[in-house]
Amino acid sequence: MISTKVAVAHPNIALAKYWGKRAYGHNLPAVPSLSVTLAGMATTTKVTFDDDLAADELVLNGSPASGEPLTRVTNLLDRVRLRSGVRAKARVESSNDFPTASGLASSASAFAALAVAASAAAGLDLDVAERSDLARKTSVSAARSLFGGFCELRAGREGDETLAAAEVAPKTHWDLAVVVAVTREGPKDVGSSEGMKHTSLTSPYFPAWVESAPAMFETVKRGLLARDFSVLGPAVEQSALAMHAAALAAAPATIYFTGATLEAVLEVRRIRASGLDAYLTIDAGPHVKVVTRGELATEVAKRMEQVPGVLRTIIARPGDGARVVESGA
Ligand code: 2P0
Repeated sequence: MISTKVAVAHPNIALAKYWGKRAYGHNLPAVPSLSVTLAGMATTTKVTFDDDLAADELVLNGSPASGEPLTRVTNLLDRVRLRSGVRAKARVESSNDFPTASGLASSASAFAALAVAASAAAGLDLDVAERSDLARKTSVSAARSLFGGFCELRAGREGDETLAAAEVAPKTHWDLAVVVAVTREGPKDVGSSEGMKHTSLTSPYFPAWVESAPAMFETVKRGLLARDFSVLGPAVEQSALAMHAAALAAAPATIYFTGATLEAVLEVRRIRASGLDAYLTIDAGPHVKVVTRGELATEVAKRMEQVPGVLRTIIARPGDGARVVESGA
């Protein structure tokens, strides 16, 4: 048996952050999150189930990959095999059209594309929630890249067997832009999974984060639905900085900021003081992402590029969910 499918998925940025998992397993997030899926950058993944393969194979951006990335891919493929009855091993070829060190999470788009391509190649007719759940079981943020526009993922509850993201608003809901101020081209940071695990195990502020994150999430959602920057923006910033505060209080501290990060944070405040709607968010890396109105994106990018330590900017807008793009043999 040989069966091939190709899927495309885009990265997403959380406006209300996920950080930390439930203690009772199943890769369930400890807090609700809300994200925007971004156009303009994509992961394309081809999955081929082939009876002649002795083991799953992974090719990432043209190079064979093994170790942890392959283990996570096999983990998702095993779920697909279990559900579909397909027994063949698979070759997975995945590439990003954006640099991995661009500050945009590649694991979200990677596992969203893999969930879509693998389930389709195995002949499973899954709906978007089932695909989101499949992606979430391997990487929580990937559950959100199944949806275009704006979507939410609630916190896990004890006994949850499945958990999928859901659309909050389509991409046409609001002309927002995310300006990514890239502050470093490498090396790799402490990975998200590792950083959040360390935070949850050692930070005295982790319980406070888990307790306070739902209210920030609700405010972000309310601001988004009302298209009200004065509600959305401060909650976006508080969600990101509270997440980092929890990480900073871990023992030893998990620090994603550099000097350039803080210079960029100050510039966002100056931009706002000059009367423009611009609010920051920061993920598990030193880059600063500025959430602003679409029509202000070029001006905001120009100002962020002047900040010492900011190397370049990327302007991203709301995009589409993960999908099959063409079928193979
Ligand atoms: C988010 N991040 O909500 C948060 C904010 C990074 C900072 O989700 O262990 O790659 O695979 O579930 O999804 C990145 O963490 O971690 C992330 P796993 P994931 O976007």
